[in-house]
Amino acid sequence: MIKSAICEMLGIEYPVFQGGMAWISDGKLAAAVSNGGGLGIIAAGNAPGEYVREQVRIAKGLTDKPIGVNIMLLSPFADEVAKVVVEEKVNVVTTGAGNPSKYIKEWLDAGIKVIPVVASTAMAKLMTRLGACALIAEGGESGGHVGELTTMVLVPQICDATTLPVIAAGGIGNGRGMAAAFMLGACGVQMGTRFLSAYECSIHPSYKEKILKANDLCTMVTGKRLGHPVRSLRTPFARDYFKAEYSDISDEDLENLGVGALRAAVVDGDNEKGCFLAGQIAAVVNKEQSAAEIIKEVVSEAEPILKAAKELVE
Ligand code: TUI
Repeated sequence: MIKSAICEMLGIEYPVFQGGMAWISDGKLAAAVSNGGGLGIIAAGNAPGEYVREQVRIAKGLTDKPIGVNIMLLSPFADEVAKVVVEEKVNVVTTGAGNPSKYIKEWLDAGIKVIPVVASTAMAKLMTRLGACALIAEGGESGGHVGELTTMVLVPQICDATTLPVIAAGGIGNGRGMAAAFMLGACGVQMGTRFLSAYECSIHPSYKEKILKANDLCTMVTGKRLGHPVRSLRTPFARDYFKAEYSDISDEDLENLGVGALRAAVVDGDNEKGCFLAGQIAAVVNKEQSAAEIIKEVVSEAEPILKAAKELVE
């Protein structure tokens, strides 16, 4: 049984978060993860506040366990989503892709536990000072918007920079990854890609199939030219976009190339036009399972590895 500070703090059974994946992490998936003993997180992505409200209500109709909402701070709707989480009394807010300082006091006053994704030690120190209850250190092995540093390098440095519990994310998809995260100083993990194969994850079947078939070299990073690097499967869209980045196309035209690509992947499973966000760990995702089975499997793989670690020391 793996228990850590984050379980007691949030009232969850296992120290496993499900990443807030834009267009993917809806109320149904989040509720399944929370019912499985982890923390289910609804992704606001670029959606309006009313979408988030609806998904929170769906989740609350399916579970009485804690639920989180991830706010993507580059979203034009971030301000309204920041209010919705207060009105709907969500238990936990995680943030990504920016600095959430201006919202933190209001969330804390509403009794919300605030857990920002940090991509640097400076941000970790700032968030600690402003009252975050834990931090997520997400390395660039993750799917979606990626920071500079790898999980291996980022997690221990964030742990040294804060007194708060740290959740490791990026490149974690099985018990080995979970055990390694604890060795780096984390007291929990967040997984996104692994949950793409959950029965309760409503992505297009061809997205799921791509994840199940993915190998170790199947992802690539695009978007560096516009300052928003994103990791996705190496599909025709990703290759074309990458080529366009290094052509003489204008920034505006490049930006337009990406419009609608997440929807095309998640909703339509469109191999040509879709941007299939996925982390480097996609290769270890080999079967469909329920969210609860995923959590139990990862935790039960990690336990003997962590127990055996003491045999390494005389
Ligand atoms: O946010 C993510 N992953 C995402 S967001 C997304 S949707 C998207 N849409 C348009 C453009 C880009 C993405 C898909 N995947 N992960 C959390 C994360 N946050 N990773 C890195 C960061 C981060 C980066 C900088 C957090 C804080 C930060 O601070 C910058 C600052 O202001 O100091």
